[in-house]
Amino acid sequence: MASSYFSKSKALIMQNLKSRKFLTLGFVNRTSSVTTSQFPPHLIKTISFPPLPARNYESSSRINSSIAFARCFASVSGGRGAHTATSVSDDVDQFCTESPSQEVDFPGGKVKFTPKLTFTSKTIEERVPCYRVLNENGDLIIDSDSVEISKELAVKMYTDMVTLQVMDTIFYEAQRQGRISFYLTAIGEEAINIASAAALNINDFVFPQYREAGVLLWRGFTLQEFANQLFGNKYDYGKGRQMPIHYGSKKLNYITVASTVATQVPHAVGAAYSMKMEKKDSCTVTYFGDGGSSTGDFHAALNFAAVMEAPVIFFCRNNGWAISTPVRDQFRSDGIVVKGNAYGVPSIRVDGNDVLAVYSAVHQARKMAIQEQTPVLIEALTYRAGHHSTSDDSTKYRSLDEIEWWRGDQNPVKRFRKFIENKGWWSEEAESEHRSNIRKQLSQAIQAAERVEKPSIGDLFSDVYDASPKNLREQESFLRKNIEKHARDYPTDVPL
Ligand SMILES: Cc1ncc(C[n+]2csc(CCOP(=O)(O)OP(=O)(O)O)c2C)c(N)n1
Ligand SMILES: [Mg+2]
Repeated sequence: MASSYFSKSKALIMQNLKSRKFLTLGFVNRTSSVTTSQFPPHLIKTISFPPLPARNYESSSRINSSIAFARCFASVSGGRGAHTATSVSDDVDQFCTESPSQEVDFPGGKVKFTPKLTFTSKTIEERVPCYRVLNENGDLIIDSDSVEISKELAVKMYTDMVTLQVMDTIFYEAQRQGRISFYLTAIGEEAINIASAAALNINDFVFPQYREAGVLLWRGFTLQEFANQLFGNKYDYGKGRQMPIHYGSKKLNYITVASTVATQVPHAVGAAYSMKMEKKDSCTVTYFGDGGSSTGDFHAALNFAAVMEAPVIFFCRNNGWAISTPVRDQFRSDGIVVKGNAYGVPSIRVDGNDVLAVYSAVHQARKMAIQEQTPVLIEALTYRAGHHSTSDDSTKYRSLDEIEWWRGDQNPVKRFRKFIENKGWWSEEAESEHRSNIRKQLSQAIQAAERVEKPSIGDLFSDVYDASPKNLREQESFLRKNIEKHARDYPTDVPL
């Protein structure tokens, strides 16, 4: 009798734990129910994306203690919920006589009572599924929900992905040759960059991290403008005051990249809130990595956006690594998507290496953000297929096999090429023509950027204060004297 009681209760508790898969399909609603009309995922096989939380289900000893307490509270269930009653109804509960009310309207909403002393599980049984439209062969997954795209859009997205790839390869080499001081690629994340940008409107303000140069490329930043920034010449909009890859463009509504991880996330919320107040037909989008989601700024931003109902898209590129720190050393939740849900933000997990999934998710998220005046969170699963930056050697902390696997069939550019080739929209000739054309343009852009003189010394001290304060004027004069005195120690291409 005791053992059958125990197994019955254990089964019920496990069932209870399982039923806590509160996220299943589509964008997760802010009330924890599921919006079934949106994006059912179509996973055809299991891919081990980097973030795999430890599967520590409740130990049997914890279950035992839950049961012991549950017995004491058994009769107070008042017959609510069949399983509570059946699991403990045979027991003697002489101390438990009063029935609690079914629920109370606490500040923040009604809450139901339970006589079960059960903590929420620290792990989940099933991870939130990942929305995907194209399989590895570039074939559309049957019945997938996706926004239809034209041939022109598909080809433009593909060619920009290739341009980004070629640009990354050549600028990376330029750094290795000592021509620029630093570089960082988006290799492996081309679909995230280009397809998300394609689904936005130019009036949507972008608050980037640093691995989204493709968004700027899509918006029309030229290869020459990229080169000018990387070489820090006088045409660089930041006047050489930022490290390479810290691009920004006022004209293209692309806020300048900040090195401090995730500081852009609350900024995007503030800007979105201002758009809301001005009743603009636009939203903001902020990109950040899994590492960015491990900062306090991310959490503050999410909560603020949820409460203020700001039209902002939080786009998390979960690429498995924050430099050498893998996601398992950053968090034990099921990635980032569940954090959106915890803050009451509709959220979705997408295959970041699938152009059509990224495009459709951002397209839908933008619509929701503007029409419903709500923040939306997208977690794109991907892999940082390059080193973190030119200052990093990732083979010191991860295997070559792992990198190669992600550069293979999972590669977003290869996958989308198969799709457009199967459609008859692309060919080998078009591919080599595009690649050689971009290489040529890049080589010209680099040579031109290298020849242009640097911004003047005076630019180091301008643009922060309306009227330059005394200490800054003193520093400038000290620097100028020093350059005069030790001219040989200073570059000759910096005008005084
Ligand atoms: C506030 C802050 N902390 C630490 C750093 C050092 N840092 C630079 S990049 C980076 C990793 C960020 O990883 P992630 O957000 O996942 O982006 P990814 O590089 O993977 O695209 C860290 C820790 C920083 N720049 N700013
Ligand atoms: Mg990362």
